[in-house]
Amino acid sequence: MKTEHQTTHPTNCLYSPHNNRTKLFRIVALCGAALVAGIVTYGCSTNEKHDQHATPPPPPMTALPPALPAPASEEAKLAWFKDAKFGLFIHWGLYSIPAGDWNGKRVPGIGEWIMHNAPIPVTQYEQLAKQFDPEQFDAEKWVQMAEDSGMKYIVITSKHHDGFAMYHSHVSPYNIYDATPFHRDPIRELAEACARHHMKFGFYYSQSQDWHEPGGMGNTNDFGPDAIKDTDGAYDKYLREKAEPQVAELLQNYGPVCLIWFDTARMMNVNGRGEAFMDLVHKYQPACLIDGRLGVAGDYVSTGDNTIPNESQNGKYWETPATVNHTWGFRKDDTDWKSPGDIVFKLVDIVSKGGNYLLNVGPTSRGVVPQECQSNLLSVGRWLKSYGEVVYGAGPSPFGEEFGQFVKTKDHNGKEVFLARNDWRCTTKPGKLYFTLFNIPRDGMIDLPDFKNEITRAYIVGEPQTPVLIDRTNDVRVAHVTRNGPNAIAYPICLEISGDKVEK
Ligand code: H79
Repeated sequence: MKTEHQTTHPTNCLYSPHNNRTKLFRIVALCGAALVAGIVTYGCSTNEKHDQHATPPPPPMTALPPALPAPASEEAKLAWFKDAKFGLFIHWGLYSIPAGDWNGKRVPGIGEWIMHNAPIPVTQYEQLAKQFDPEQFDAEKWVQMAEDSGMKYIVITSKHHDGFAMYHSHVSPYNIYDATPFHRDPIRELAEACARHHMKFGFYYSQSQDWHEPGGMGNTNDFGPDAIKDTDGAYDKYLREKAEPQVAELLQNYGPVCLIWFDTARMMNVNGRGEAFMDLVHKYQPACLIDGRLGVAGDYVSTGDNTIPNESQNGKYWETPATVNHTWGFRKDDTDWKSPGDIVFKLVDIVSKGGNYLLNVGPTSRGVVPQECQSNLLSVGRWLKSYGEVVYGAGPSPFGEEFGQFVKTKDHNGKEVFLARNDWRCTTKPGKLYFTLFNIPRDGMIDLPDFKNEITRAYIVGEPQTPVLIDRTNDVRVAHVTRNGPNAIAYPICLEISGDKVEK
């Protein structure tokens, strides 16, 4: 029996939710695959060699821990997030195959938008699934990379705007397990690796845009104007039959979910659409955070993509999602990786303004994070290994003048331009001020901002035995450091002060 949904779908479209014929085929194929896997793994008593190019079997499934219990308060719910500061964002999907090119032409824009930007009709785009076989994917390596880079949580695209689920969904066969030769669930493998590493794990899920479904937002080429879908019931049908059940799957089958990262909310603020997602999260994973882009209030504020606020934010906690080059999904023409120094600056800058840094990588269609990008992240990780105390669990700057100031120059909106200063940033813990220095003058003299507390001790972070001389010139306290300190990236000093609160 055809569902209403299928009748509105293009007739030659391969995958649609709840397609019973596909389901039956899947079961048969699955049994076959299981039999073959059984033979390959256990059935061979001789040392016969099998096809050496065959995809290695997935690691055996291990049990995942249950969801975490409801925290006592909103503050308690956010506690891990506030301490973590630095997370790994992963954008991985079918778009990593064209990697920025379509029909031999370079398609400008962010890589994961290629279907929209080229544009590629849904019937062509979904064919990519047949080629998706990331044989080098190794969940353990990705989680190890995040850990070695000093990241404390991982958020991966479970479904981006293209509508393709990167996990084994039972809601729609348009997913990596059923529709590709890879026939594995990388999100499950990542969830297991994260559990082994005590790494927090969460999902990006594009709730509004879904370019594969007639009722999803954003695919006006194949499915007409969004405004019509919004009012004729198609959007609500998509939300009820795909988006909500998929989010429920992710919340039920992948162990503890630290956060859900919704994105590009469209028409979420009506008919209880946003609240329906919120209710699912609260029902299945009461400790799971909701980002700031669901369309109804989440647990923290998400800034614009690649946007770091000029100054500390009052009130809600926040996070900047950012690219490590200029795209989220892999593009073969973008190798302009941010340097380790730039990443450390941005991280300390963000922490000093009271936020988190969610830094993205886009793995290739073979399942690999480009080497140069990894190597930069690992340099950041080495810096954090020595100086992480200035970042993890640290509070924002009690000052503010170090961020820069608005100047008289006006931008095209008539707004005053903010002239940033990047010489130093300050982060805090009770009784301690950490000054991370990014620009040390030749004389090594750093003017401290004005505050009254006595400085009881000053030293290079991690080396309390190496004192930093503090004296006073013209009533300004000055720290004396050597240029090009122990680590060229950034030089953090710790000032222990009397009292927990900075007195100005
Ligand atoms: O997942 C990443 C992006 O794909 C997603 N948010 C981050 C985390 C995102 N969705 N929408 N946007 C970002 C804004 C997109 C704007 C643009 Fe375009 C897409 C500019 C160029 C391509 C749409 C199409 C607007 C102009 C052309």
